[in-house]
Amino acid sequence: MVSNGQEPLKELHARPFVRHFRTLFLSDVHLGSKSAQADLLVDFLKCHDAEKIYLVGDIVDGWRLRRSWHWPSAHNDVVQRLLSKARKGSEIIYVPGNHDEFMREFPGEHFGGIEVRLQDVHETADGRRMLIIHGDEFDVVVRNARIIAYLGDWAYDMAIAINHIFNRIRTWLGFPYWSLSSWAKLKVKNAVNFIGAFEDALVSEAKRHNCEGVVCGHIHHAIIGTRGAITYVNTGDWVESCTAVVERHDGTFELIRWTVMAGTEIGDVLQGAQPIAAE
Ligand SMILES: [Mn+2]
Repeated sequence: MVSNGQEPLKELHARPFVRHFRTLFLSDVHLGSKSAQADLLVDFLKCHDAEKIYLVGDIVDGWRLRRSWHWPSAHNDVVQRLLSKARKGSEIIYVPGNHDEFMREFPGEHFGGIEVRLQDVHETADGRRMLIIHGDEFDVVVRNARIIAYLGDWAYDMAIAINHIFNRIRTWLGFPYWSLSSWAKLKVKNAVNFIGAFEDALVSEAKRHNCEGVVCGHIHHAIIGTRGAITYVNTGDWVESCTAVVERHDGTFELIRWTVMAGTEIGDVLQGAQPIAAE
């Protein structure tokens, strides 16, 4: 069948085109909820590899699972893919969010080679210190951004403490987590202000940690940007936008959208790998 010394086409298709990166950042997968785009994420993970992988929160949706158990095989496949990457040598760090808050009880623990950290500082290849944090810690700060700016630093610290206590009490009473992003979506007019206030809060937090940047999730709004000297990276989500952020070997970031399966007519691997934003 092969006469020109080239590999048969079928085999080429069977072996996915894999891009290698220094670091891969994923968040807001919401496994356990019907809206999680697990098939696309499995496909993405087949085509992307990294030395280090950060799971930046809301990977599993504990709130949904508590209400009704929804765990199709594609959701298992995501977990298996990640565990297999850990076995093959990727360092995987799980920074929990509000929907997988149960993981916050296990800082420093390892699960199948995946380490839990409440937050982390990652150094890029070009020497930038990036704070890695989900971002829900700042919900109250964002909601009351104007008042807090007026009242100053102590109000900021207080708001973060209140945010924690407020959600602890809600958990204890069996209420779901109060969702800042859905609250903001209801108030469409304020959505832009809300995103800006969230970015401001995360950028200040990066400065407080003497970092040159921050990588977060939570608001399902993927972007790579700068605020003054601070790099702001939001990984987006795998519910609607199907986005991930990667750090290339030179330390620059790239935002990838993966909304079509590789190998399909429109979802050609190379097309799927086109970055939608980069530094
Ligand atoms: Mn969240």
